[in-house]
Amino acid sequence: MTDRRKARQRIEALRREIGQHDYCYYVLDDPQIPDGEYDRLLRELQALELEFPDLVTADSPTQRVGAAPLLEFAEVRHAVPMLSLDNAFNEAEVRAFDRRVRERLQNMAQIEYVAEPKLDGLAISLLYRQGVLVRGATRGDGTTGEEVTQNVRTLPSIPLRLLGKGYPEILEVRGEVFMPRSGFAALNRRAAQRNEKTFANPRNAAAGSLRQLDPRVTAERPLEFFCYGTGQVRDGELPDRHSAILARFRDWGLRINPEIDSVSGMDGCLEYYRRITAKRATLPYAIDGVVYKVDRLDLQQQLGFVARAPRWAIAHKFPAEEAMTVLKAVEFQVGRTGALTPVARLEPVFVGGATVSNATLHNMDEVERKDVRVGDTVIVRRAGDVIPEVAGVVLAKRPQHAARVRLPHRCPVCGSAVIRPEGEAVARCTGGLFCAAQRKELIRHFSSRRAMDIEGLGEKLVDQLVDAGLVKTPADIFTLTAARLAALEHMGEKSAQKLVMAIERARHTTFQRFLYALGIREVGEATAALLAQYFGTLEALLAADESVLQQAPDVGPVVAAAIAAFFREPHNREVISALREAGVQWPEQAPAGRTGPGALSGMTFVLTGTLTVMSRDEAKRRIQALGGKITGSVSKKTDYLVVGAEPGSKLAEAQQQGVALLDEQAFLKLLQA
Ligand code: I6G
Repeated sequence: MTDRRKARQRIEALRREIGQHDYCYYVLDDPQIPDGEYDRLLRELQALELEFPDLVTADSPTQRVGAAPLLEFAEVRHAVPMLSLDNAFNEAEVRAFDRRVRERLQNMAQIEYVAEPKLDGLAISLLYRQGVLVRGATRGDGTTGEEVTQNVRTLPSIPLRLLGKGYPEILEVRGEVFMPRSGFAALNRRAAQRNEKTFANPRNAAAGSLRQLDPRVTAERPLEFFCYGTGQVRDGELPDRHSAILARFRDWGLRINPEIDSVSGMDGCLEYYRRITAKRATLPYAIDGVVYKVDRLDLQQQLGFVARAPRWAIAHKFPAEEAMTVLKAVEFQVGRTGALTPVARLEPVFVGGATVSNATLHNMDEVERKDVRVGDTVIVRRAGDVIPEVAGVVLAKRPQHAARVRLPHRCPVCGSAVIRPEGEAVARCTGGLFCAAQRKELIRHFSSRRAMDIEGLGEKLVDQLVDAGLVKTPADIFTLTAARLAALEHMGEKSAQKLVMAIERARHTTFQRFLYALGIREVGEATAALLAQYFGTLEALLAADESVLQQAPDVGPVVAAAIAAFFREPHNREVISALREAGVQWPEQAPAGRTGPGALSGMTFVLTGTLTVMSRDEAKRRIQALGGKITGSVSKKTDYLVVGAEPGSKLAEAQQQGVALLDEQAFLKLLQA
């Protein structure tokens, strides 16, 4: 036998042996050899692979770390959305869940559930093709996550290759990456010694560690993994019960939480909850509740989903933890949409596993309802990964000079006027086009495809431009030069040229797009179109007060107040002037007043689902009568998708392409306007 053949055989034997020991150690929690012996096997494999580099494969246990750092994470679209779970915060809510489940299943007497601890980590998808790990991804928004393959490969409890046989060709495994308490404490201790930032809790530590561009950093973090479900499955069969799937996963070398149990009915669930509650403090990882899932997959399928959560599962959360501390000050944070949130600055206090020095007061209604004053002793509540909140005041401890909290008249970030519309809890900064807190969000919206349509000015670039101080308001976009853009990191000369051309094209727009692009609250695409039609020119719109605005179709008092407040703010008017001076222009049109024939001219509609008030033919006829166009499929040119009952696949296509949706009500309004 040649040396090479011998080496190949030995390499394969070593990989099998190491895989088996990983399985015993991580999955069965029953190591068969001392650590030193395991290291010896790994070193022997490394030495052979060094001698025969062409025999190295990606699923070799030597290949966990070593990939080069990334510049950014790629996006991953989940073939099956990664949903979240509905929460129940007490026994009554869990009983109501079980009742709903049984009612939907023809009043089935007792449901078999699988109960599992809910770890305080982050959800991960692992894709195995022919048993080899080919992709790891975060949940992201449930539809699109980040590709973190290089990082998940560094977790020793995630197999690079499945053991045994019988797994589907494509198997997506989902579960939780988490940091055990001991690892978390050690990591924070080391960070503190080096004067580095510490993590507030194990969840943040796990998320921060997995979202590292350099996999060598992830590899040094004590991360672990338990799987709890499946995503896409192709070319292969899985058992017909959740419990049996988990058992199969375990046979294939995937790690399952040993606390998982099958239980019967509500009594079984609640008994499990009590059992885990009693054990919680001794578990080696943080949990924030338990999850109950209907075991039979055929029943899961019958139950289906509502919004973004399955009807067949619920998270039974532990009660929030509370502590007392002193409120030192209240500051106002301005969010990306201009909402002002009162934030309590607290004497630091340990609650729910983390030190808390800031907590939300939600809004001024809440501040007033709870009568929170600076100097008060307050109760801080923290539940799992939710932002801590001030739950109430200990009135008996109120000092004499406790000061009332006042909403500022001016935005603490940009100095624009703050308004709190009648009857609304949320106060807002009116400096939309100018306020630094709203800058990134606004510029993203301004340049988006359905607004000014500046191709190439994506999310990351907006971040870069704003962070570098090159773009403060949308008007600054039109001052960018290819040379200035090319000086940015990750921006080549060609891309810079292309972007400058896209900006040039965007100078020629329509009044309706421009209005929509301004990001005025309450002014979506449909309202922008109606305003453009009605007023015809920007000057006429700027001159309109609230009562004139309300004469426009579809503009009620709330919308009129939002538009008036926006244009009243001098900062916004300055930015609009700067945009006009920069050459942003559109074909002038005569004000239509009340719309008539031609009101929908230039607009393209697609219909999906069943309309209840009129037939499809009637809808088509009316759109065409107003000058609009109907097409059969969603494309870049579609302005609106009209969505009736039980819509088809066009809905998903439209959502994917960012096409504006009109439900039947909104569609009728548009026709009537
Ligand atoms: O976020 C989750 C945590 C734990 C889950 C979950 C889970 O099971 C133990 N299960 C499902 C089905 C989902 N999220 C969507």
